[in-house]
Amino acid sequence: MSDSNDGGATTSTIRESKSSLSMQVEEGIAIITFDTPGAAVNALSSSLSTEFDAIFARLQEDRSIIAAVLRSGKPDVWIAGADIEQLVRVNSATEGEALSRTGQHMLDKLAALPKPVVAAIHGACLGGGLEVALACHWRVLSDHTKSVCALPEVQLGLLPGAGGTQRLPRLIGLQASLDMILTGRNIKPRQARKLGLVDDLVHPAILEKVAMQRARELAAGTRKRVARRGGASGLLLEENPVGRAVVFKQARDTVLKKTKGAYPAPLAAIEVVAEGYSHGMARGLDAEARAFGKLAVSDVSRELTFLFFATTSLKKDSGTDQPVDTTPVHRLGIVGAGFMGAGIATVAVQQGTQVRLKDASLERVASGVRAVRTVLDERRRKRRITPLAFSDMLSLVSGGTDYTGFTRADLVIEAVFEDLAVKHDVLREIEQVAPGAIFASNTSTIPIADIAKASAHPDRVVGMHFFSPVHKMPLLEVIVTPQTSAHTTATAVAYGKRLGKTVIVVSDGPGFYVNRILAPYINEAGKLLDEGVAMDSIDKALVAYGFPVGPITLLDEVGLDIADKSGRIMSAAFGARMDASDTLQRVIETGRTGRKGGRGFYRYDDDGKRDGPDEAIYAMTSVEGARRAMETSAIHDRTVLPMLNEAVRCLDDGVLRSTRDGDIGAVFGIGFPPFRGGPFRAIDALGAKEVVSRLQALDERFPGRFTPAPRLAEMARRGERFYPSTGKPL
Ligand code: 3H9
Repeated sequence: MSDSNDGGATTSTIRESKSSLSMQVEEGIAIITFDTPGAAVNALSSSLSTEFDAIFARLQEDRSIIAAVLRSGKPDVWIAGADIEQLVRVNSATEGEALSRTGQHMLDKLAALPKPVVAAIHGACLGGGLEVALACHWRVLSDHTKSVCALPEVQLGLLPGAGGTQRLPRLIGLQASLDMILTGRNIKPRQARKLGLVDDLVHPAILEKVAMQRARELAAGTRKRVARRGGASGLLLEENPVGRAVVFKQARDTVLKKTKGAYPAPLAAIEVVAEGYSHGMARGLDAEARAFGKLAVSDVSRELTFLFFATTSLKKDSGTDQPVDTTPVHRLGIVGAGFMGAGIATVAVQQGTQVRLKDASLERVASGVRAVRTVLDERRRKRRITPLAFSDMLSLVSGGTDYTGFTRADLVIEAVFEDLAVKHDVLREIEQVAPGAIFASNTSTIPIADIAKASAHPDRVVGMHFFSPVHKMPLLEVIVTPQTSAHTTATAVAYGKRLGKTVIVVSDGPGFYVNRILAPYINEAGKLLDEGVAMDSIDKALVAYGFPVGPITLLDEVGLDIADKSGRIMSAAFGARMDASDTLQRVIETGRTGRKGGRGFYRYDDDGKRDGPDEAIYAMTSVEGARRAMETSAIHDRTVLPMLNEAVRCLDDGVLRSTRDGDIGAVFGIGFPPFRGGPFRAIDALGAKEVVSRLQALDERFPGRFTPAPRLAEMARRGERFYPSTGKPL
């Protein structure tokens, strides 16, 4: 390392050109800056421990240094955790364990330094980054929307591996730390202060000043570390072994209920935290490293890490091949103030877009505005937004029964009834009143090219398929026709991202992507019903596969009338493999509409609570008598394999641009189990050969419904995969 002196008697700097850490001494305080050159974020790699060692040695040896402050040189990220690129290269549990032990040793050294180190945190302080902060002797956090603390390791199928499972409970108590470790959720500045995760919360402008002041006070002994703030009742419960056992049991039960045992990381984290409570920090750290090693090479972690990289790469994807300007959307017109229209308005006003709603009657407009208000109000009550932000956002939405306020709209989204003629009328009207606007349809079934036929500017017509409820569902499917211009596509994608959505761009076609792969899955579930398989056993089997709800429940939730409408379009387009089941047809003919109408496949009480399967449905199947039992794995093959096969067909047909989009679309759009990574990842896990042989066997029994997609058959012959089997999974 090279030492340089800026000439001032009290300041000196050390830095190597490629190093991530630099140090400057000001009046006895070492200011350590973490800023990895050329990287978007600061991440912890094993090579960094050598750099930290050099800094620690200097801190100890230099008698002019009395304390240190650790800061980040990146604008909005303090430390984003361990380097995930390095983690995906881990090839064995032993290697993963060693990585964890390296991190632990580095932070043990930091914690044991005789001179106090104060973390001056601004921006994302995540995973290993928060573990660094926990090993510091004092934490000052900037009170800023970009500042967020979390241990998101479980979301990658991991657990905190650099001492976090031990230091966090010792700082903020058992219950609060289990909540953070098991959910990975983001903790905002005020809550971080309340939990005792940080010691000071300050305006960003004085962050470093306060951190230096604290460093001086700690060194002088005029400020002592304060005891943890676990809360009296929390402490009482946690201090005795019986109380702790209760907390651990509750945590285990909650995790199992939520994950059905499919995710090993949170369960392992509970064991590791418990080990530290029962046998002390050293044993806890040992358990942490061993568990980290095992998890780092687990299939679940590989899939969740894939999803992280896939989502990150989509953030940078403009949706077009060539660089193109986009129109920033300041004013949005929405035609149709129903559930979807109001949902889109809700997310739009939260991003500062001025929204004008139009519907046929003032009552409908008012009900749309009320729906916006309800969601915003809930956010206000939960303190996600301030009362001021609430009224600002609400003031952005207005509406009427004519096109007043549409003239200067940058984008108009139609969310009217699924009827081509109605959509054509709306499109023609919009092109009259808002000639400069991009026109997006939120249809879930009608091909965009059919809608664009009424347009004088088909280059400005695009599909924006939001999922319901819009404020909760993370996916947006942008649908382009051969005529849609790159500018239109890029604008729709950019605006979707601004609304906080993960956006995939797909080519036009019946069902687009998400509904197209859903159709054969739902229909096969219906065919199982035709054969007399009990409906709740079908649902249970698919929940066991990892879907949030089973297909029969999904039909009830979506609405049988809506499912019927899209089912007809799909069957007309794709024939046998999309033909709806007879039972489904019969149930629909009875006029049942699902949960919203109080009658579907399941029974509902007056409050809409589900009572159980409606036995009357079985009389509508083609089978007499008792419900047939079927192996869970057989139910999986019958329903999931056609979904996987259809995803490959979408790739073959050019509906999908990439397997990445297909996997993300399925996970974020229909809740395909994240621990399986998506349909293409699931095919890789089984092997194309195995998938094809199972499909062929089924196709012999049910001709035309399970014929393997040509690409899949070819891959099976050649022994190919969609993704490389090792390394960064994209
Ligand atoms: C861990 O910490 C384990 C430890 O407990 C134990 C260790 C022994 N590593 O998302 P963005 C890259 S596990 C490597 O677009 P944003 C990202 O890939 C880790 N790279 O920006 C992208 O690269 P590129 C726990 C990372 O502003 C670029 O940075 N930590 C990492 O929207 C920009 O990313 C996490 O799970 C990383 N850790 O969001 C945090 N983080 O430009 C994961 C980011 O080449 N990260 N990159 O495509 C995040 O949540 C977000 O990236 C963050 C920034 C909020 C930080």
